[in-house]
Amino acid sequence: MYTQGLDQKGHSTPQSAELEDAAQLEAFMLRVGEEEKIEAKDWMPEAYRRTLVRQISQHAHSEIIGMQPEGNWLTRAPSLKRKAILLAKVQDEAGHGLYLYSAAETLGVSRDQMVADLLSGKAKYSSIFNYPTLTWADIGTVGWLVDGAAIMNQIPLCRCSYGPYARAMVRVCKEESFHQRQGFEIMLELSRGTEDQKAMAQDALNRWWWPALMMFGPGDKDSKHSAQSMAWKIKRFSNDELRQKFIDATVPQAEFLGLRVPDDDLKYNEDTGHYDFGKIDWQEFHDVLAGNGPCNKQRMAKRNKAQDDGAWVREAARAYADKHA
Ligand code: BYC
Repeated sequence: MYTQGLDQKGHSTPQSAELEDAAQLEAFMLRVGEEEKIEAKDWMPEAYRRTLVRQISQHAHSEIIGMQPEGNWLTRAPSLKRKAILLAKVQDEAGHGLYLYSAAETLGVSRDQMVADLLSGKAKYSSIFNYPTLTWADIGTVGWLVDGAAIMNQIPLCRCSYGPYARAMVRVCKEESFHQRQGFEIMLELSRGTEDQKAMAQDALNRWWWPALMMFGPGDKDSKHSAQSMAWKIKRFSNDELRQKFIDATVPQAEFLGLRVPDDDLKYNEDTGHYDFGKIDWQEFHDVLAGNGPCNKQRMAKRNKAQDDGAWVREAARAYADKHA
């Protein structure tokens, strides 16, 4: 933690270090409680820093790996207009990855290290990107559901206690909102099209619905990080709260499209004002996280190949920088 290492005073004894840490921790929690932003050079507990590095880098990796399932349709988009829109969206995802790697770097971890952790399989990325995009309707569904779930999760992150992450999320969310709208618009066109197009839209919804619900992470009782992350105001809502908000917002959209959500237990509950829904297959979620989803190996192989193919660019950039140093 380079920046903080520089800022901290030397500790003479372990006891005085402990006392100083307790005072610093109290001041830190006070600032968090008062909704003050924590900035890169401010004192922060080591566990807070590690949690942010884990979450922000996982988020950045998700953006970069997420380019693959969408990029799969760049050469096959049904019209020039659709191709231009999809190209812009995929480029936005690369931009999100870059803002997020930069935000994580302010915590003293290098981008090279984060990328190395992704490529070695040590760091996670979102489970959702281990599913294949089989038809054009999948591109609509990814925008509608995957970006929709991402927005639900990320709007509260604009109020995250760590300033650089919160500020990066403001821009990311603006762009994700456009992505969600373009996905919904593809679904609208397909669901109002021919019988084959409607069937294609329904098939995509059938395959993506449950994985989209898994994006919010394990249920609250199994979420090991939620309580602490909420106390630090990194997260503002629990995984289950966000999942419920997403379902409540999305089911009426499916109804508007004339599509059926693939859940026999889905039912509006008049008493709670929320939709009740069926059981999530957590075994599938854990299998995907363990590297055994439909596309994990393909995604990692492609990312590793892209890194190897780009080695000469990094080498040339380094040589250029050395020459001008
Ligand atoms: N996939 O205690 P928990 C996007 C891990 S897509 C993989 O609840 P936490 C985009 C979790 O990391 C979305 N891993 O943890 C959209 C933890 O693992 P470790 C990317 C998952 O951190 C369209 C363990 O399970 N967004 O942006 O409180 C196009 C226990 O979980 C998942 C973000 O990353 C999952 N779905 O909550 C392109 C948003 N769920 O490290 C791109 C920021 C859980 O302890 N991240 N895990 O072994 C977050 O909000 C939170 O990190 C999570 C998990 C909601 C993901």
